[in-house]
Amino acid sequence: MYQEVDNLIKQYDKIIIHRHKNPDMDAIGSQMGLYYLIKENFKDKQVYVVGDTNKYVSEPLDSIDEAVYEGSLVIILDVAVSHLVSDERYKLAKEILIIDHHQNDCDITTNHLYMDVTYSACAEYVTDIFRSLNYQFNDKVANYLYAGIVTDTGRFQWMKDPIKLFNISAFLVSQGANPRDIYNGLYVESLESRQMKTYFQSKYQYEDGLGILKNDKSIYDLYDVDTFSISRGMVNLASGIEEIKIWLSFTEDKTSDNIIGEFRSRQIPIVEIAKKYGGGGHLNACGATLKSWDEVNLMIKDYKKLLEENKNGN
Ligand SMILES: [Mn+2]
Repeated sequence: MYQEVDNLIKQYDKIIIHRHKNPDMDAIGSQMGLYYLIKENFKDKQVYVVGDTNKYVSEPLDSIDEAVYEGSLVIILDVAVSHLVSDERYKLAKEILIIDHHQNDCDITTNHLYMDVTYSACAEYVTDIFRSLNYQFNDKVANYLYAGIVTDTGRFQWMKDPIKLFNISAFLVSQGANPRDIYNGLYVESLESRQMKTYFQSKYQYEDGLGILKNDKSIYDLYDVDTFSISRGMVNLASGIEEIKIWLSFTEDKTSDNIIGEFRSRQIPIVEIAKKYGGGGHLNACGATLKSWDEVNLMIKDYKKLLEENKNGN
């Protein structure tokens, strides 16, 4: 079924692995996992990993010249939309292979597109392809791919096909993935970080089924962090509380007069109100940029009304 993938990899001496911008652990786990997988099976191939970096990137990536792309195979992982690919030089490759599990339409020209939304993580898809091709795995490969699965499924909460996913995850453990070490690496945080969360946790206000967190600019005197670390990083401190159906965080931007809003709910669709204020996102997870605290208070009123209309919701 995946013989074409094997043929492509065998055919090229130079392989460059890309993934999406601002990578999450699924993008990095797939990219680095596949890098070590190809190296394990073909010692003499030149394999490169490229892209932007953030906290998930724990090993140095390659900076390569355009010339390297000449006659190369590029593999793009966890994305199939051109403007989201990190490092647009992928276009210089001789051939492109894409492996992705998102629902978007692919706008990259290629004869080798593997897109399957029944996979919960790209790392799961990569594992399945190369397991079926009988590639040799090792500890490092298995740990990277397992980390991609753990994070994209929110620790096995959001699974498209649980039987397939557990089967593939079990295979990775049999190949040397160590779940405890991976969990420690992903979820153990510094005391300072935990104490900061405790502060914001206690700052959340709860009224009529709503959780509300408001931060003005004075917050940056207390904590030396960027706006998103608070707005996006702290919003879910109010998740998982039975009585709280919708939770909202509003944080004054560090470098402008805007207020960044992040909104979440367990079940009630909340994105329409975000759109009304110029924002958007997913049904139960969205955001908007607001102009003033008056506007924030109007928005809170709208969400209270929505809750009133959904009295029996969760
Ligand atoms: Mn993914």
